[in-house]
Amino acid sequence: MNSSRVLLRSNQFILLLLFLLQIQSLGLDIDSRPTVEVCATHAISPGPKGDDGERGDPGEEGRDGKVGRRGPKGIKGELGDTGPQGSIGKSGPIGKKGDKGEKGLLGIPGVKGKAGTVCDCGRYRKVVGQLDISVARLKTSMKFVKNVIAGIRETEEKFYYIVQEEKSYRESLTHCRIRGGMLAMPKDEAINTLIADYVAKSGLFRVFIGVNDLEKEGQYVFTDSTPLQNYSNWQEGEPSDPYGHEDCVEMLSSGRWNDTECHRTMYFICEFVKEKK
Ligand SMILES: *[C@@H]1O[C@H](CO)[C@@H](O)[C@H](O)[C@H]1NC(C)=O
Ligand SMILES: *[C@@H]1O[C@H](CO)[C@@H](O)[C@H](O)[C@H]1NC(C)=O
Ligand SMILES: [Ca+2]
Ligand SMILES: [Ca+2]
Repeated sequence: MNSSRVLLRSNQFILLLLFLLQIQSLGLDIDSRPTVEVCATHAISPGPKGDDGERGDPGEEGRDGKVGRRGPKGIKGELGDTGPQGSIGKSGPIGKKGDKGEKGLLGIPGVKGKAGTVCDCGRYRKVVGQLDISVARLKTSMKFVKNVIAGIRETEEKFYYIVQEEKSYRESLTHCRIRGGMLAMPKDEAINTLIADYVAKSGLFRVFIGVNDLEKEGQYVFTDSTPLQNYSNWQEGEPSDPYGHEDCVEMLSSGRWNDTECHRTMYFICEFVKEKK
């Protein structure tokens, strides 16, 4: 019923619309005065207000609004996760020299060395050192022995040795005796020649020999108390003993004898009897 009424009104509206169009085709403007004058005779009074139209479709989405004001500061967020490890940094400058460390432990002993070729000298060094001490201790004896080896003379029965130390006659006697000998006694020409040659070859002028007249003035004897019975070799004019003080005898490099004072000091010659084999 309602739809038919709507349709009817629609038809009436169309008829009105056609009518208005006809007027326009006659060259007359609706709004123009003449039209009003024309329509004055045909005046149509407006109808009642129509019903409300149907609700239209939703419009298109509107444009974005203006940016609003800055909001208040938010609450502090939670602590984030630990980040990945960074790359190694640059090397720093060289530091100062550190303190000296403590001495390390002893190393492993080395391999035993090769055997020596010519002389294992290190082995004998200690022994040689000890020998040096012994040599120093026996210096006096060694000197004597060396001198003996360097300048000794000998016969079938005896050794002769000139001691190159200046001694008095009595000191010379003692010196020879403590070494197991006696002041040399040239009891024949052969021995006298041997001693004389020894003195001369040693570059000496005189040595004490074992002859004296200490016991009794003018009666010369050898130090073993045997008298000068078969042999003597006095220098021309000797023994003189001008003041009675020359009781000891020296042999000159010529082999001649001369009585002289016993307290004088000079080199002397000892004799040592060879041991019988
Ligand atoms: C002196 O010589 C003789 C004969 O050669 C000898 O018999 C005598 O024992 C010798 N005297 C001394 C003290 O040597
Ligand atoms: C012999 O001895 C005496 C006293 O020492 C001395 O004056 C004299 O020059 C010596 N004779 C010789 C040849 O050396
Ligand atoms: Ca005398
Ligand atoms: Ca004299």
